[in-house]
Amino acid sequence: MSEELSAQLDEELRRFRIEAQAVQDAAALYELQVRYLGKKGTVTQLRGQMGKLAPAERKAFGQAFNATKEAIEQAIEARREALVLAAKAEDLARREDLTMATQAPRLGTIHPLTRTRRELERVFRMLGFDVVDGPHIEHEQYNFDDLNIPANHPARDMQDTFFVEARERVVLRTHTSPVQIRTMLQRRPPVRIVALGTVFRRDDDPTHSPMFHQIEGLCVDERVSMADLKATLYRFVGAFFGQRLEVRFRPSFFPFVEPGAEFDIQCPFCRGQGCDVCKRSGWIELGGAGMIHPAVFEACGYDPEAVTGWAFGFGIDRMASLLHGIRDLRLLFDGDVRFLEQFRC
Ligand code: FA5
Repeated sequence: MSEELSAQLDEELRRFRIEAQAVQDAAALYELQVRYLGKKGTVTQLRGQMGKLAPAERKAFGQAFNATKEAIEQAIEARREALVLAAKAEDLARREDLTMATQAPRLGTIHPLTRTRRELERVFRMLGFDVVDGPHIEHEQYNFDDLNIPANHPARDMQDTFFVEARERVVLRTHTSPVQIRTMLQRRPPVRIVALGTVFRRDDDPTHSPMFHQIEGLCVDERVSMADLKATLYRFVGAFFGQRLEVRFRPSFFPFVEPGAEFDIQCPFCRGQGCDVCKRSGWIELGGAGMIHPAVFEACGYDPEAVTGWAFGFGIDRMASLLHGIRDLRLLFDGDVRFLEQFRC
């Protein structure tokens, strides 16, 4: 009986060694260990037979069992080490081609409008103006009424408006001029500010977008005149376009200024000779300007007898397209990377 069991132990050990050689990873090795030495393992079960042996045979069998178990444990350890070494060797033998070209990251560019806006802010700060901000969603009161454009006034037709809430009289601002009102309600003269931002109108063609950008300028002080306005804009144009260009006013009507004017600059491309960009006129219109109307001062609590002031409002998108030769304004808002990538610094 004892010899038979000892032979079975030897056979288990022999089978184990063969199977262990075939194992290729730690998980399979663990599985094998459980199959032989686990609670219900084939070797463990042989120990259960000990009770059937004559007492005199038990000691010898016990020693044979322990020797087999130890041999299996050593074989497991040896195989584990061999697997670790093999994995290391495989790792070291791996060859990476470090010269292979990677895909270069695509660098973003500053949007031409952002660049134009920053340049405008820089120039006006240099000329002594504060840069202020106003909301896109505006009260009709500030967008129209306080700018001397009462309800039913025909001037409202010039700015086809998006109404947000008819009952509350809230609109998407149609121009940056309401920032004039907000500023005068908050500050006492002297005031010198520019406000740059997005405005909205129901327009849509190659030179008119439903969403566009304006820069508003406002200067209020004692004895401020139209001559100051012209001088300031002349300095601005020189600094912004980087060349001395003629400027001119043409009489025009905006209810919140009197007198009112359109402000033109000499075409920077042909210097007044006439070209495609200026439609052969030699001049390019930047926007409206004029002396603040007394009704606007009164709406803001300023004394029109004590102070005078001027304001202007220009399209930033027009200026950006002039600088970069962009013919269709809407390209600025399409977000087409092929278009935007052309405007690298
Ligand atoms: C105004 O918006 C007045 N608030 C300007 C002003 C301010 C006058 C202060 C007097 C004193 P106007 O509607 O003309 O004016 O617009 C000014 C400029 O905005 C235009 O000359 C043009 O450059 C630009 N603009 C107007 N509509 C659009 C549009 N749909 N898309 C792109 N640019 C536009």
